[in-house]
Amino acid sequence: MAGTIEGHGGDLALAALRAYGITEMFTLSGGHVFPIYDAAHKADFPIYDVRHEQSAVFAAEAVAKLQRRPGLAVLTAGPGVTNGISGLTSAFFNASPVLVMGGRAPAFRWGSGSLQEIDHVPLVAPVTKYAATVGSTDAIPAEIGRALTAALTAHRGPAFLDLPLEVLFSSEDAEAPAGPDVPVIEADPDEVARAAALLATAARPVIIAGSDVWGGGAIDELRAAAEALQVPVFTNGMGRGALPPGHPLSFAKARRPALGDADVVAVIGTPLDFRLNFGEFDPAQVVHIVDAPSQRAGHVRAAVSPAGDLRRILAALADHTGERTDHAEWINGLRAAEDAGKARDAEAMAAESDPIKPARVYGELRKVLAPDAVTIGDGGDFVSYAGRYLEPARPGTWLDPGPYGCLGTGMGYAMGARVTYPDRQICVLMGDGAAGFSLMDVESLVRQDLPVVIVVGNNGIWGLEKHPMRAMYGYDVAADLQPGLRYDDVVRALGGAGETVEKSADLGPALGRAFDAGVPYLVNVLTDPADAYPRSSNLA
Ligand SMILES: Cc1ncc(C[n+]2csc(CCOP(=O)(O)OP(=O)(O)O)c2C)c(N)n1
Ligand SMILES: [Mg+2]
Repeated sequence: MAGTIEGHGGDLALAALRAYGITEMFTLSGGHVFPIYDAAHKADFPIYDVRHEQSAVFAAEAVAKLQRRPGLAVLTAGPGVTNGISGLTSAFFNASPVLVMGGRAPAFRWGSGSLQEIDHVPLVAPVTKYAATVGSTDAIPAEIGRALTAALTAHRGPAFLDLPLEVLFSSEDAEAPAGPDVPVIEADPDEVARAAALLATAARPVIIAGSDVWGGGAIDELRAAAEALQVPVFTNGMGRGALPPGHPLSFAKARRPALGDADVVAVIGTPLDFRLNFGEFDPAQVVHIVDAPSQRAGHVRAAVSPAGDLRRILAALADHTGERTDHAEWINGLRAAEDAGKARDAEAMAAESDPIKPARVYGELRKVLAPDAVTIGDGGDFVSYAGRYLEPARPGTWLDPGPYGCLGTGMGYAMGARVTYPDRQICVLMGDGAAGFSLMDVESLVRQDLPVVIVVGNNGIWGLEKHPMRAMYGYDVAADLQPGLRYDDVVRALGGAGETVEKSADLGPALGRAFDAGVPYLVNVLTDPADAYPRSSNLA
């Protein structure tokens, strides 16, 4: 503990939040949380406000994902908190250390029917690592410490606290928390050694690295392990860009032959979920390396599953000294498949079609994106194409919604990314359907001088639902949107700028204008509604 602090509940909260490295809040106003604003205002602590609470939580999540430290959303009691639940759930699936602080109707008259009176804790408990009501003003700093320690301890995730009105508005002295003291989980060294030996002696090993490798600060160790054991690396989620695209062990396109022919597949820092065929890599043996025992897959019999600090586990893999098999031939074969896949992609990305194919949008975007640009995907098919055609050059630059698959992250993630990186390109790739969830928050971006580029793949449909429904039933319902809608005019009305593009030759100049604009700028690209992303499964 670092001495005594005094003030109202908001002052006590702010002191604790700062001790944990939090440097801004995302919020939408409500009287229940005024003391937190008062503390921030007096301390010149940045307050970013939004037009829907989901954007506040998504913005906090973007900060947490990009900076690997807690992100904060402050939501008013009742509907403020319930509007934030999809954001909390996304953070739970993504292991993002988000803290949501909610207002709460007064405790002293609980049950009498106060405005916005509801017990939030049971609503959010299943999607948080820690959820509690703060019982007294002097307990605020210690409760924030507990919540943030839970959020930061692997397997990371969101935490929730609500503060009854009188707890937040009263003044007290309290002990200031010293800041994070996050326990480190040590994996079983025998299991780590077995994992290393399996990879080293396999004939055709593959690594798939995901978000927890980034979140656990283990990117360098991943690279060292892959290089030491000479294993090709594929990535997903925040793991994308872990190895730079030109690295001899970095692969993306050769996934099918790699997983089809591998004899050992090591999945590191990501669950064996639908994105990885539920971990079914028969006949390959599966090594599942996770950051906490809770993350071991219950539905897959792994050959070995070390659980603990990923940085230490991967450093130990890199130091493996036992017997090894030469993987050069395996790597060369995959490189040929990778190059062939890249050539196919390059052709698609250059397509001179009318109407525009989504692939071409990414072909043009790749020419203007800087290596440190942050790209954000919010949509259906249009974002599946982004995942396929954009190659993040650096880790921690690609934000997708993660396995919860929640549409509507776009403007919130953009706000968190812009606040994190005032000088980088921030580019949101949105389906026209997805745009409906958060486009009003362009107003928040304009008003708070947070320019970003939004590229809408406007096919006039909920494409990822319309095409599968037609394939299953021969017809579709509830899958159409207005064709050619001027989403750029919406942004212009909100104080930003933009334009509509109908010809592929006009894409490049439009994107150039967008990145130079200095205000939120929407490039509304009319894309081919007949184009469907090729999928092995038709269910989204
Ligand atoms: C909050 C939420 N509602 C509904 C869905 C189901 N869903 C997944 S993709 C999709 C279609 C997205 O359409 P659009 O953003 O226009 O992208 P497109 O597929 O047309 O490129 C829908 C409705 C979801 N994932 N999340
Ligand atoms: Mg669409």
